[in-house]
Amino acid sequence: TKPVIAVVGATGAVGTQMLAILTERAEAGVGDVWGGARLIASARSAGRKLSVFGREETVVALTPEAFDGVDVALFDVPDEVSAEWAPIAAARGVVVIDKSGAFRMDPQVPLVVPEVNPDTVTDRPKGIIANANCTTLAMMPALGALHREWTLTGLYAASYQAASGAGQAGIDALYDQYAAVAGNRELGQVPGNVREAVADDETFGAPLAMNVVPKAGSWKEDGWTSEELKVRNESRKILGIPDLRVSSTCVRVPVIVGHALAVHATFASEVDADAARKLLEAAPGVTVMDDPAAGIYPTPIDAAGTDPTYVGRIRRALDDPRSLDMFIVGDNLRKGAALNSAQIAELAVARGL
Ligand code: 11C
Repeated sequence: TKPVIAVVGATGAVGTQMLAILTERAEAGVGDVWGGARLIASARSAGRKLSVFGREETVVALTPEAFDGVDVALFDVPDEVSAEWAPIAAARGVVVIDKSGAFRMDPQVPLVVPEVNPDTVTDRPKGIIANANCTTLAMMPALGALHREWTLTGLYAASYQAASGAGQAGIDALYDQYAAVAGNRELGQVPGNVREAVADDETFGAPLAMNVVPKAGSWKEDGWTSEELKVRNESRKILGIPDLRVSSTCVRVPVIVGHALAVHATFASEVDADAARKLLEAAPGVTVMDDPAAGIYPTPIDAAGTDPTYVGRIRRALDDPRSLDMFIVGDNLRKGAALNSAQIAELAVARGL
């Protein structure tokens, strides 16, 4: 019999994408490995009906018994919910694939990107596999391929992160902010006016409509944000380079879906832009969009709703033959979250769970 998959947090922004992706992949034959789905959410959402695998399923409340008969559970819930409930599910024999930050840096929990480190999926003494942060994930398929060829020694990036990184609340807030400024051609030129019109400093740390905000995540020591520390720690773990030099500045931009990164990557040997393009064209999960003269480069509105990581503007650094500059874009809710979880689950099944 085929294994049963549970989605914990089925009603959230990522959970909703998860149901769509599981269904799409089953219909397309790439992920047709599941015998059924169990939808789990908070008691508040229990009783709601959602569609998965072409059937209506009723959402059940998160309890230990909700995992009875489940083989694999995809968790898309806040860190503290995962920290409490992932071990409960794992203790009942469920393979847990957790999207939160609760277990990513635990040495006994693999942090899996199937295109980069698939073999780590079976090395999971706690029965838990972690899924990375969406900003880190956007870069990994491309950087993994370049690292295999030239050995990555430094990763320097600025991110351009969509509002949906902050979940459904982020999506709703940005649409509200757009509505508050729409049609007013004066606002952008007068200090304070956008703040007054938007009247929402809380969701993103400053108004996001007509703006960019150099803050994603929460403030940590020495002026870094949680998001910037995740980019560093998670990239090192996924690529298997514990001493990789990493610096990033993570910025929120007024985009609904699609995280982008301007990346400066440094390698142990000299690089070549044409060779990089060829490597990336052959890399699984990567699509090269790189013909700037013809107007071809990746943007979030083209990436949204699709699976690949897009790479463009690929060029060798003018002052360092060992460095490449490039622009990378991915759908933060798909490869950045739900798709990667689905791929990890399929990989676990392929490796015999
Ligand atoms: C954002 N990347 O764009 C964050 C959201 O560690 O999974 C996801 C946070 C995480 O706000």
